[in-house]
Amino acid sequence: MGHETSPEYLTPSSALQVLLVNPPIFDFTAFDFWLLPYGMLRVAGRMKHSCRIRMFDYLVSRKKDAWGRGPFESARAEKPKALSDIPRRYRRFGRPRSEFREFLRRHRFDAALIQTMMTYWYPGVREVIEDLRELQPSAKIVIGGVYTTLCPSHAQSLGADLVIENDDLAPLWNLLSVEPETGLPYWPAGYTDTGVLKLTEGCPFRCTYCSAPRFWQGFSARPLRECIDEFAQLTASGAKNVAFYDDALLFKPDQVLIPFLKACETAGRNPVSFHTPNALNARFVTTDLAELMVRSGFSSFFLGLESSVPGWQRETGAKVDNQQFRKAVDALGKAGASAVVTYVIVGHPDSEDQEPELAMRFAHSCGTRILLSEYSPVPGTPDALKCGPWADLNEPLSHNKTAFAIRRLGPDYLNRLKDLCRSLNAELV
Ligand code: B12
Ligand code: SF4
Repeated sequence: MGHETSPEYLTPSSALQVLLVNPPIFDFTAFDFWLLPYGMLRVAGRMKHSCRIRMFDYLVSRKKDAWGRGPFESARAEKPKALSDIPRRYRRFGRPRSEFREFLRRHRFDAALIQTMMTYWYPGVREVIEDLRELQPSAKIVIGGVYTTLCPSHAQSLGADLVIENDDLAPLWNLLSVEPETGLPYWPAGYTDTGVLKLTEGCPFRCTYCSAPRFWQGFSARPLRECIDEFAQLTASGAKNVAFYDDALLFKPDQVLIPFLKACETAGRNPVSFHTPNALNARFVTTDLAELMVRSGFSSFFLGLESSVPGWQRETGAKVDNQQFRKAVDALGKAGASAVVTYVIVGHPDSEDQEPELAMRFAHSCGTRILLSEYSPVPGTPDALKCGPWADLNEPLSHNKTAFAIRRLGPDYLNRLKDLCRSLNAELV
């Protein structure tokens, strides 16, 4: 698959030359779990009519499984001081730096947009900015995404010309003198056979550990026509797997998911497998919805449980209770879903009350596989305020999920939980 792309949208040579960069990741672990720079691709879609766009994606997994996931190439990296106590190897994931530097020597750009994701992945963003400053000194550098929204002051320190917070893109259009259009995302030809879609923005719940309420005031559905057009764009470019990035995909199904799936069915556009890595809220899974989803090509179902302790569930936002969860799993089973996976948080600041082991046993008793989700503090959320003993919130490296879970639980207990997870999952095979 191509990862350094030729401009698909050619405009006169006087057009603005724009580079999109998906940076390398510095972390203890990283895996291509349908990881794509969807935010940046959407922004680029709104300017492609007046720019000449190229993309350099550091994160290309070469050996993908049938669902489009796979490992990234990686190399040992020096552990930063803020993580020196963590007994794990630190790595740099993504293509070698020399390839990007060579690429920058061959092309000239007026502007570079850089995708940011996890707050603690900022060293990769910093590396890209350093190379751009040295080899493209006149290019305007713009960073946007999750890290810049959650840690705007820290992001200012990396040396970009513009830091975009949330989806306020007006400063970007001003800086580049671009008149934005409402266009489909920029998916370069031959870039990937895995796509991403989002039918909604935000979530009606306000879970105390989650960033959704920080990003969006409430819940809204994107225009159905736009979503159908985006899906058609993905299938036309050969996407075989499509991951939903929605926070609340199943909310108001009569207005959002059901009309979307029915429209795809009617148009006969359904050669893809759908995936839900960002977790579905089990409370909204009914028998009818489960049947429609399975029939429409949903191949994996990731459900967010986090804890099975009723008090903890209530106090953190009451997104789902055990009865709703079990009912959802039963409905999915009856509908013929084979891959149902439950997320359980580990390393949460209130771990004693949350009791991860109980949650794992409950999810197992319902017949699902378990995926542990190591807690990462999200600045500005109620639970982040409890993280003081284990993280310096002003240093995003200490939001690292591996580091936080180890500091919170200790490596031995964390390993015991991981062993338990493996043995419970093995019983289901
Ligand atoms: C989808 C998603 C995922 C996907 C992958 C996404 C990816 N590409 O990496 C999956 C499900 C795999 C995933 C996994 C994880 N995730 Co996640 N994920 C998200 C989620 C829901 C959406 C991010 C996203 O891509 N949105 C899509 C775009 C379209 O939306 P947008 O960002 O709003 O875009 C607009 C603007 O922000 C702006 N914009 C966006 N990008 C850019 C770029 C530029 C250049 C510009 C100018 C503008 C711009 O314009 C856009 C259009 O209007 C966020 C929470 C959230 N609601 O944002 C959590 C979130 C980022 N994830 C989080 C975490 C912790 C994880 C995990 C570590 C969980 C775990 N314990 O295992 C894993 C890590 C995976 C790994 N490989 O290591 C945390 C991060 C916490 C932190 N401290 O940084 C978040 C915030 C969720 C939370 N806990 O509340 N995640
Ligand atoms: S229901 Fe899910 S997306 Fe919504 S606030 Fe809770 S954890 Fe976040």
